[in-house]
Amino acid sequence: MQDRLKQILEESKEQLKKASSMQDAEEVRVKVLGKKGQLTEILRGMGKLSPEERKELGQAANQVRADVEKLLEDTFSQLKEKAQAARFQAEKIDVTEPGKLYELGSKHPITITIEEMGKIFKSMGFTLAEGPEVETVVNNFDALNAGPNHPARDWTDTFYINDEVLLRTQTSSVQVRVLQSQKPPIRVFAPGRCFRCDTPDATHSPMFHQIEGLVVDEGITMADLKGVLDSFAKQMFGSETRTKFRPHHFPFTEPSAEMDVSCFKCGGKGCRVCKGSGWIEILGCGMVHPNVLKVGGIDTEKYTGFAFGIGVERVAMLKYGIDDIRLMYENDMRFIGQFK
Ligand code: 2NL
Repeated sequence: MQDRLKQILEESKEQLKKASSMQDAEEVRVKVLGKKGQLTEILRGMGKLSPEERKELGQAANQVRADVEKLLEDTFSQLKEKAQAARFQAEKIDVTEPGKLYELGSKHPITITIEEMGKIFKSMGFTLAEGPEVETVVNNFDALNAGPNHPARDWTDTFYINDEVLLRTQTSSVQVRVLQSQKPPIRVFAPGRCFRCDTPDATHSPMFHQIEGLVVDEGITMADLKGVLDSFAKQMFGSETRTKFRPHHFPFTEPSAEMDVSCFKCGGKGCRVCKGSGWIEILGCGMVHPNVLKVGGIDTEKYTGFAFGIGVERVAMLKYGIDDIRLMYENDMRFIGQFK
């Protein structure tokens, strides 16, 4: 029996020396100290021995158990240290290495242009107004004095969701909401995305951007309209810029006009940008039609107003010399990353 105990201890030593994982060590523990382990069997069989033999063997067996336990403990802690060292090695990072260079994005020319125009209108006391791109037919057309027979309402020109809902064709619907929710004095600008059924070409896109402005107060006249828009043109295109207003027609304004600015490229002499005329058409405007003011419950005897709409893409294209509107929606970084 004593020999068997020695053998168990030697074998345990041998196997634990070879153990390369916690699993290996655990197997040795089970084999020797487990419920059916070698040492357990020996202790269990001691009942048959005489008291003296039992005492002697018991002491020896307990000594072997203590030795094996100590061996196991050492092996486990060595393996744990080894595993930790391996993990540290694998996860080692060099904090002195240079960092990854993240490329900084740049603003889209449309964003830059909207921000620049918004800044000018803010400086003149306008506040930002926003509304949904999916609008009601009422807010987009009826409230803007574009009756049931107005040509823009045709389904071939407008993206309808159903009979009552559409993708807004201009940001005027935002100002309709303002007229209905605010009392004069009103001074807002509304930039945003608009949609019309157009086949894309160099100057048309079914999705485009507008900035519209609306002023309603007592005693507002065409002189206010001209003063604000002339000041805008000088801030946007340079202090030498002259403006000219040509009569036009819009259903939501009366009288209506289009504003041209003297060519910022040639100063009015005539060049490629202004197509030889010296003038560039920039926006549409007019005195808000009384029917539109009435939609907001505004007393048209007491209040008058003016409004205007500017195509953002057109201004951006002129400003940056972009000759095809489609370039702005293709997300080609070689193009998109050029604007500051
Ligand atoms: C254009 C013409 C225009 C307006 C938009 C407007 C809005 C309300 C009432 C009256 Cl709520 N008018 N907006 C007025 C005149 C012209 O846009 O050619 N835009 C690119």
